[in-house]
Amino acid sequence: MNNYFKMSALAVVVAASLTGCNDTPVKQEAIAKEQRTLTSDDAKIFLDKVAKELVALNLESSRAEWIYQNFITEDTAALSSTTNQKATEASVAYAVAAARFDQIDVTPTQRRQLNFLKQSLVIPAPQDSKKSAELAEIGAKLGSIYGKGTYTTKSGETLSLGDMTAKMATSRDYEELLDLWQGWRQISVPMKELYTRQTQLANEGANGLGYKDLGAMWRSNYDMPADDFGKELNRLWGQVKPLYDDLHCYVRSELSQTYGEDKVALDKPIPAHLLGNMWAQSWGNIYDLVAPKNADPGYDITKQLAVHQYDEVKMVKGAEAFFTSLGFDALPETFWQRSLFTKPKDRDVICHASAWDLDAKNDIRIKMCIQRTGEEFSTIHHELGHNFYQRAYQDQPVFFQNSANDGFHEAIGDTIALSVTPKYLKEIGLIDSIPDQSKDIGLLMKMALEKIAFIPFGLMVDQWRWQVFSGEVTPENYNTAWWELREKYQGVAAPIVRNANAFDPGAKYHVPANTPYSRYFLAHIQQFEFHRALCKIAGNKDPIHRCSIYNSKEAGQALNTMLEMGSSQPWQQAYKVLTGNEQMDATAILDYFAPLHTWLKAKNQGKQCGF
Ligand code: X8Z
Ligand code: ZN
Repeated sequence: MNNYFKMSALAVVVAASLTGCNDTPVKQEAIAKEQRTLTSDDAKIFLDKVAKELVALNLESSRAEWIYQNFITEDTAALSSTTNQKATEASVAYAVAAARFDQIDVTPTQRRQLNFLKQSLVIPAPQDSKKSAELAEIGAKLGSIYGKGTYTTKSGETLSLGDMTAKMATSRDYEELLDLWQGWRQISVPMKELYTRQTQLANEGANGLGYKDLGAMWRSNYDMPADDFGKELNRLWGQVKPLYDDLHCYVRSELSQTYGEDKVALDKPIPAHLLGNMWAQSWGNIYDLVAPKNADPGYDITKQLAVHQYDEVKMVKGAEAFFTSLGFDALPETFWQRSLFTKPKDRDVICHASAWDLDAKNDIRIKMCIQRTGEEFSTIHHELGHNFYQRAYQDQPVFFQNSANDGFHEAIGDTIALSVTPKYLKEIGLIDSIPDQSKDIGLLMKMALEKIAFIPFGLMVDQWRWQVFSGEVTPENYNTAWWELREKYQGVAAPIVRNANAFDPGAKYHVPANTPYSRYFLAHIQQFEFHRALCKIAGNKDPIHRCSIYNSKEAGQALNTMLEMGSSQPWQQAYKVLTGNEQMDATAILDYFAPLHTWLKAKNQGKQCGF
């Protein structure tokens, strides 16, 4: 979070003098002449100046955003939107100014820094202050609608998303689940018009920076031709799909036994409200319904947290202790003073978990409405992964204070959470005994429900957005296209006919928040490669799903070497430092789950699979 370049008012003025918009022919001539005479030294002056201004602007806009997200009111939304507008305008001006060095001979490092300035805006505004103000207001409105969303159930209870999430994790009542599922999707109906306009404006902004649409701009951030990025995702998905298909087939048939074939047909997509999660994006919460017989590992982290009286702070301390066991410094005192760990009772906040780095030094925080569950314990590791990464690259120039690609940022905490194995849990006293090998299919099943189930969801969100941004999908078809992709990739379907005004994508945080989503798909592939590499360095002899790198200073050192590079090199170089490979590959995740895959194939024999 919050790694994107935001710039100061001063910067707007400086950059505006360098921009070429609305120029007369005479002025264009002058610019062309100037371009011919620009040198690498000019690039240095420009980049030094921008770097200084960026630090100040990042701090200012992060503070405004932090206050807004921790205290949503009309006023904080207005302040956040003004600051965002200023930052976006400055970023656009910098991007245009950076493009003036396109034909100039600069050093490779300068070229990389200039490219980041040109590409890294997630939501570029048109170069028209009325429109940039409108875009910023829309952003704040969408965020507020999501953050304030509640639903009053058929039985008269008013619930937040957190309440609904908790109920959906444990309820096995078809009708109750349906009520919650459709209820949350009522909050996003008013988003559709705003989203439509936001798409128009952001596309106009992307066009102004030379991209054919916003999707093309997003795809340009991966140190490969933008057109190849989509193909790369498809290649990786092709590797994982056979395993997903077998998991889907097995889960569907077990759900069909629980809910009846009339509710879960064996030849159709799975109704999306039955998978233990509001978006059917990870399925770990229905483990009890699909658990392999005689292979139960015999513990449930949620229960163990309660038995051992873990409150929210103790959960975060527990996750921090893993990182310090690897040799990372403890979190600063201000982290504990300034983070938000529990949902306040008296005000609206954005509860979706996030990690922040306010000053690019030590002011790191998380913001999360923690629930005392095993799932949230993993999410805490995820968030701290962001914070430890941010601290590791703080000595890089501001342009490189980011992950190698955005998947890396999402993968680090998850990589650590893969080491939360029975052996580790016993070592920290959360469980009393380590289940023996005969329980491995149970352990792997639980992990597959979380990780393998997620992968097609991680892919389809941006497939949808790319189609929306390119105009291939128009507003009348937003929702239909969403469900087509949900069926195609995940094999899940809306459990009831959707109204013409429904805007179901808006019920997923990252759509109104405008956070690209391919990063999570990448992270799910990468984290298994990182885990495998770190386990090797730690001298692990156990099967990979039982490996924990806890306490391994060697593994910590290797991880840190990659993290401290930030985005200073193409991501392939950072990847190579840890894994030895320059290409992402799904074999690590496939190897990890190989015993489960064999088991699933046997279970699925004679079953009708596919959707
Ligand atoms: O949004 C997140 C993190 C914050 S970066 C909690 N995740 C995605 C989601 O919740 O949809 C982590 C996994 C996928
Ligand atoms: Zn994250």
